[in-house]
Amino acid sequence: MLWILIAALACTKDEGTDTNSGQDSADTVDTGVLENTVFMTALVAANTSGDQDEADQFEDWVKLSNLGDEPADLGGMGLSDGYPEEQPWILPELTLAPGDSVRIWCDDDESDGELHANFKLSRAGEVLTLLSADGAVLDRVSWTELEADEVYVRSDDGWEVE
Ligand SMILES: [Ca+2]
Ligand SMILES: [Ca+2]
Repeated sequence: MLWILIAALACTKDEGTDTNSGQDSADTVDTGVLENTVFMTALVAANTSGDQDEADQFEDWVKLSNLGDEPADLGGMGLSDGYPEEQPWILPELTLAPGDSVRIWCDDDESDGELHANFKLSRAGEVLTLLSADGAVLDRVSWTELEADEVYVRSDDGWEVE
């Protein structure tokens, strides 16, 4: 009797494993959604003596990085400092190789170049959201207070002042 029970359990377990792996692959095919690999990885909300933009101005910035293994197309993605994120600034056509980053200046100086968003960051706290071309939230970061020239960076444990 015991052997029958063990055999039955083993059989059930095997079937369960097979069923699960089948569902997993089916889910992947069904959704057809490519996993996002582009994230915000650093920002400065009160730049007073750091890097300067093309107009020789100390400006706020956020760095976007492709943390995946494949090239990522950023064109059409949105960045917003509003919450909820209405009327995001739209990124220009741009492809990031795996491991590469791009700096977006947050200076409300769109005439300075195509990588200049139409908003600034607030050192007193803000919510910054990265959106896909169809408006889905890809990444979000918030802070409550940053000192002058502090670089807020993404780490394995969350965001922290560098
Ligand atoms: Ca500027
Ligand atoms: Ca702002």
